[in-house]
Amino acid sequence: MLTLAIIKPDAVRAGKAGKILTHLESAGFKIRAARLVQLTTGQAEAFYEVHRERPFYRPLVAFMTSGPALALALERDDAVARLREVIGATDPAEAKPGTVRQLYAESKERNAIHASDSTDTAAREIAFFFPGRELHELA
Ligand code: 3AN
Repeated sequence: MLTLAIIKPDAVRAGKAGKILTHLESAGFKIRAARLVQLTTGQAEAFYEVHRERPFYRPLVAFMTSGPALALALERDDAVARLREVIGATDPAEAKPGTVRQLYAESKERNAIHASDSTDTAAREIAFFFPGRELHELA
């Protein structure tokens, strides 16, 4: 099963992308597609459409367009639920020890990584970043 992760601009800017990738691979995820993206405002708005009415929507869109981010399609068994466990709670202050956000996130908004929250969302988000033929199957 596949899920979608984004190593967010705060983590890429701080040079933490490699450590986070190592963390994800050590947790059993295989990289099936990867793309360094500079999101436009329109793309970030579309990606976070579900949060449009929330007070953090505009700052979140501004943050997500503030620099390159690394989009990843990741595979492992039970990938969606497992990745949510591995990244930890939205607020790094509440994330369990050893989770990606506890280790690498700066704040609730600048929280280092995104992960799809359901299999339906994962399918939509993977298609958003990887339309077409970029997903690599196991040999
Ligand atoms: P998660 O990424 O843990 O699924 P969501 O989907 O509730 O969290 O929120 C999407 C993103 O919006 C979060 N990753 C975070 O960057 C930002 N966010 C969520 N809640 C807040 C908040 N209360 N204040 C600032 N940013 C927030």
